[in-house]
Amino acid sequence: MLVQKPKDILSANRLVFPGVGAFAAAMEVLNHNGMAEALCMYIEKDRPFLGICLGLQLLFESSEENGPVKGLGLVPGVVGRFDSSSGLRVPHIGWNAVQITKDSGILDDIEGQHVYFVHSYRVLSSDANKDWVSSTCNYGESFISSITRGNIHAVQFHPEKSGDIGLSILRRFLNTSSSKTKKLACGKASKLAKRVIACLDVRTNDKGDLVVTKGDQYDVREHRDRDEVRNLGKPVELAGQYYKDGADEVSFLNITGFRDFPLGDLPMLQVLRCTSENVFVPLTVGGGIRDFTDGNGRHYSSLEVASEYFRSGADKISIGSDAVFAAEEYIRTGVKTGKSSLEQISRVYGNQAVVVSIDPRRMYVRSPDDAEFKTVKVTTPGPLGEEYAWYQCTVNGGREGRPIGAYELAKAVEELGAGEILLNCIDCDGQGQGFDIDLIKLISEAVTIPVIASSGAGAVEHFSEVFKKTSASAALAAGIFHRKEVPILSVKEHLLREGIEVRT
Ligand code: 1PR
Repeated sequence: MLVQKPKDILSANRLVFPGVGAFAAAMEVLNHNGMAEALCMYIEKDRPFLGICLGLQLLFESSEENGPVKGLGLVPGVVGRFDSSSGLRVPHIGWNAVQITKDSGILDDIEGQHVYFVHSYRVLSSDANKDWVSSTCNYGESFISSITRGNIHAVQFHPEKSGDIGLSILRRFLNTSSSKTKKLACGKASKLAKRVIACLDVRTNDKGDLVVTKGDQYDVREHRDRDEVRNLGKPVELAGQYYKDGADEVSFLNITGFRDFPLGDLPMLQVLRCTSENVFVPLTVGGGIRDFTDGNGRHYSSLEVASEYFRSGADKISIGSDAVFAAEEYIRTGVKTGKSSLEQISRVYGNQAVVVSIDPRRMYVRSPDDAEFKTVKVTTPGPLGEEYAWYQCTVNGGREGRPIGAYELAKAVEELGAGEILLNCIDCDGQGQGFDIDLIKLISEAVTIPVIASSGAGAVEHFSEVFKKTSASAALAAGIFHRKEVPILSVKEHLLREGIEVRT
C-alpha cells in the first residue's frame, strides 16, 4: 500500500521509505504534511523500516545540500557532498562494493558483490554514529553505505536497482524469517565497476509499430529493402533479455522524440512501465525532452515531460537537442537563467537524474587555428591528411549542425546541472570499428561528471581499449548486442581478463 497520510505510517507493519530528489524539498514536504512526526514516532518504536538513498540521508541531523537543512535528527551526522576538487567524478554513479561492518540481518551475503549507487551527497561515519553503521563503501573516501539498529535499516545504494542481490535484500526485509532467500556465491568486488550499457534506439516504423532500430551513422533506413526503418526487435523483450544477460543499465532513446511530442507517444511510456516491472537495473530514457505547446495551445514544460518519464519507471532522463540550445545560450550570455530543461529537471530531481546526450560529428582541420572550437590531434589523419579535428554538436538526430563544439558543450552542461554525459559519435555509430578514443579522452578529461562512451563497438577488445585509454565510466553499445554478434557476458569476461573491474 502507498502511504498517503501520516496515519498510514503509524498503522504500517513494515515501511519502505525510498527517496529521490533533493533533501530540502523532501523535508519541506514531510514537515508540511505531518509525515516527519509520524516517521519519527514509527522509527522510535523500532518498527520494521527500510530507508533507501535519500530515505537514509533524511534520518540524519542535517544536510549541506542547498543548506544547511535540518533532517529528522534520528541518527547523529551531517550529510555532505563528495569532494570533486581532486578529480573524483561526482555524482558517484554505478556499481560499487560494500564492506560489511556488522550483522544487519538483511545484508547477509552482499560482501564482495557490487550494488548500485547514484548520489552526490553522503554521510561519513564518526564516533557518534558508529553503533548504527552496518556497512561502508569506498569512493574517494569511506562513507556510510548502510545503517542498522534493531528493526531499523537504511541503505545509501538502491536495492531495487541492484539486480538479484538487491532483490534478495528486499526479500529479507519483507520476510526476515524466510529460508527461501537464495545464498549468493562470494564475489570479488572491491571498487566502483566500469559499466556496460545496452542502448535501444526506439521509434515507430512505417507500419506504426514501436520497434528497436539501429542506424549506420544515424541513418536507420534499410536502403536495400524499400527504404524501411530497420526493425531489430521489440523494446520490452530486448530490454528484459539484456537485463538477464548482465547489462548494468539499459537506455531507451526515442530517436524521433525531437519531432513527435513524447507525451503524445503513449507506447513509449508503456514500454517504460512494462520494462520496469521485470528489469532491476537503472533505466535511462531520452528523446523529446523540451517545452512543448500542443495543437490546442496547451503548454507542457520539459519538467512535466521528465516527470511523466520518471513516474513511468525511468531512473534517469537524457536530454539531447534542448541541452545544445541551453549551452549555446549560456555560453553567449554567461547567465544561468534557471529556465532551461536541464536546469529545471536537475534542480527538482537532482543532477544524478539528468544525462546529456551529445551527438557530435568530426570536423577535420589542418591546424587548431582553423577552428573556433577546441581541437584534438587525431590518431588517424583526415582524408586530406588533416592532423586535427574538432567535434561539431548536432541536434534533431544529427540532422542539423550547430555552432558549438562537444568540448564547449560538455563544460557548459556540467555547469548547468548535468550529472552524466552520454557521448555518441556520428562518424563511428554502427561502424563496429571501435570507439572514438580521441573524442572520449577530450571530453572525459574536460569534466568531472561521469562520461559514457558510445558509438562504434564491434568487438570485446573495443571495450577494454576505451577503459584503458580514457577515463570513461561506462561503455555503451547497441548494434553488436541487437544482432547477437557479441554477448554482454563475453564483454564482461574479456574485461575481467584484462584486469578491469566489472559487475559479474
Ligand atoms: O534530441 O533530446 O530529442 O534526443 C534524441 C536522442 O535520440 C539523442 O540521445 C540522440 O542521440 C538519439 N538519436 C536521434 N537520432 C538518432 C539516430 O540514430 N538516427 N540515435 C539517435 C542515437 C546513437 C547511440 C547508439 C550508439 C551505439 N543513437 O545511442 O545507440 O551510437 O551504436 P552502435 O553500438 O551500434 O555503434 P533529443
